[in-house]
Amino acid sequence: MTSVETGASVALTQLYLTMARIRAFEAKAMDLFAEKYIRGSVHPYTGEEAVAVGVCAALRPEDYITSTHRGHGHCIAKGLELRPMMAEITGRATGYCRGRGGSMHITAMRHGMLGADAIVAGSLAMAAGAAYGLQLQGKDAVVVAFFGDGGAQQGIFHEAANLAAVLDAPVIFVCENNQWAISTPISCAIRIENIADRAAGYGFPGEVVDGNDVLAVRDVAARAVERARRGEGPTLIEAKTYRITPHSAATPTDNRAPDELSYWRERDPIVRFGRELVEAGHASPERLEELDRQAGEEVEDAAEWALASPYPDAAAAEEDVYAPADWLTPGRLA
Ligand SMILES: Cc1ncc(C[n+]2csc(CCOP(=O)(O)OP(=O)(O)O)c2C)c(N)n1
Ligand SMILES: [Mg+2]
Repeated sequence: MTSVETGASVALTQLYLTMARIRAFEAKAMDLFAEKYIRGSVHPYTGEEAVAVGVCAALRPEDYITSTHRGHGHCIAKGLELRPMMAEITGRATGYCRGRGGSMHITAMRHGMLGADAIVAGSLAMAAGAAYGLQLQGKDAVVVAFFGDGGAQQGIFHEAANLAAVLDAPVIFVCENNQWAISTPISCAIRIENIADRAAGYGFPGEVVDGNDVLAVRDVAARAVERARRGEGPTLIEAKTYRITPHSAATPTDNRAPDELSYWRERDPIVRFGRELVEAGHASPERLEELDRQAGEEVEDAAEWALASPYPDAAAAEEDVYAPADWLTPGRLA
């Protein structure tokens, strides 16, 4: 089928391109880790791209997100640029946090990225607080808090969910249920089938969605975002998905069954969305190849730019550690 580049096609192929960017970024990050350009670790988002991209497609630039140790995909979906992201994870002065944050702590206020957090579920409390702050300021912006199935067992999830409920805070809790927390399968961690069911215990809606279907994720997120903007409070979205790479670069051992892995590889969200785009006449296979190539080139450019950037000056190590006395100046975070 030939493709027609209508407005709808362009918007849909953009979703594809963003997913392809995330996929290429993670592959490059893993290479850079192996080459010792990255210290600490890298937790690839590979296989889960449809969640971040679908959710962020329902957001406005002035909305906020919080993220986790597996956060590169959330950042890219929210519109952060690849060059300063790559610089941040390679510890360069040109990174979003001047090289102080690294892979697990990227923050970019100007893009509405409030911060990733290596403390599992830690950012849920930040998100609830930020959402309440927006409400107090009379804004109709919302906050999305991404977290994992493992994070759903942390006490702070329950505290943040309950507090957000009683405050009607405009927050959307997005649980990325990839069915594993490092080497712990979800069957050993939870006795209920759907984490989304827990929302009933706090008095707000919970929805399960196929996390490998970018348009289904976008639609469920759009409903939750509208509800939050209307002042009706939180929603818990559980996106069922799977990471098709090991837990992290520093934890390459993978105890998952090969059959399970191949089952999910066959349900790769990018391949699947590409197939749907072609079938619906929104893009040709050649156009998708072009987008894959573009994503790869952008990532290569970002890596080259990052590696040519200087490391932070050791003498400036204490800068940004202590807040200056005027840190509450109105408008400072604008
Ligand atoms: C409070 C806390 N406990 C333990 C860890 C170690 N840890 C890092 S990632 C992880 C698993 C998280 O699983 P999940 O929330 O499902 O996210 P996923 O890695 O699957 O994306 C654990 C236990 C941590 N970082 N923080
Ligand atoms: Mg998990």
